[in-house]
Amino acid sequence: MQRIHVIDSHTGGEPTRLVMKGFPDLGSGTMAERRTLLAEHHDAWRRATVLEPRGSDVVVGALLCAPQDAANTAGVIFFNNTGYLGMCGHGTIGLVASLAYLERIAPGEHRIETPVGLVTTTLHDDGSVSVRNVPAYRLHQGLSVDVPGHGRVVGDVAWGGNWFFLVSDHGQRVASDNIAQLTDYAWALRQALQAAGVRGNDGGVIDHIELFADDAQFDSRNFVLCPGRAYDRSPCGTGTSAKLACLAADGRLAPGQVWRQASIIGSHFEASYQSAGDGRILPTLRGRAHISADATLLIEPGDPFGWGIAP
Ligand code: PYC
Repeated sequence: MQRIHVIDSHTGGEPTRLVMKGFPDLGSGTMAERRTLLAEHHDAWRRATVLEPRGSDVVVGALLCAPQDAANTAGVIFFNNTGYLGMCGHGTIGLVASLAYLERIAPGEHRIETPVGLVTTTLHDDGSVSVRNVPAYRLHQGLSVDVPGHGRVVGDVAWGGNWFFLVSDHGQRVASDNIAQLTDYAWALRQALQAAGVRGNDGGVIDHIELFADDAQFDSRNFVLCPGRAYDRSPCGTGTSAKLACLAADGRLAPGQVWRQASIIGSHFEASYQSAGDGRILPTLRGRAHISADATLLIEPGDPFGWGIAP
């Protein structure tokens, strides 16, 4: 029997499954190197942890790693139903809340190594968590793409720890009773970007689509479609970072000014940024995670679906 110790949490409704123990040893390289090892040699562990029958399309996995630099609190590798992420804002909030639940950390600052760089988190006395993300920036402004069935769609391409296509002028109703339609639209948009060869400047796939609408209570409401066609229940930390990069580039948000980003289900993050020079910003988002399970996943020998139901 294989055993994987996990702590489950959700951040604004979006689940994070933190793997504490049970995955193969990935050595002591950078988080990017360990992510490559995991993806190329041990991907079955990702599938067993987040796919059905134990997980679902929505679950984001986070493998807790020993940091390379002992001055940092931890390292982490994020993954989902389809592969691996660069950074994950809601997942980092979940990770910090889970370490606090286990009494491994106290309120204060904790640096976390990720495959795309170091992030600095603060566990606040009220249990909320701030994440100062990796630098974010807008790569393309007003890029248009022809989307079959929907015509020309114009949006921005921005990096927030993952690649995003951000669209405000989409003609869609961004509401929680319209998720099937939003999913189909965003998926068509993602495929059109791929067909048109639009990529990040590191060659990365633009695999997150973010649609915006005005909100009565917050500065904006979003719908974020993740790489495996699940939508983010949280406002998406890396997506909010990408949004701030666009707002900063447009001169619509000043450094230090607070942006309150709501998700499609009404949860929200508070976010602000500092300038990092060269058109880049350092975004900080603040949110709250709640613990939902402290469990051991079991993989029984001979279980035909023990390593996950392949999509
Ligand atoms: O919060 O950055 C985030 C995120 C990425 C994918 C799902 N959530």
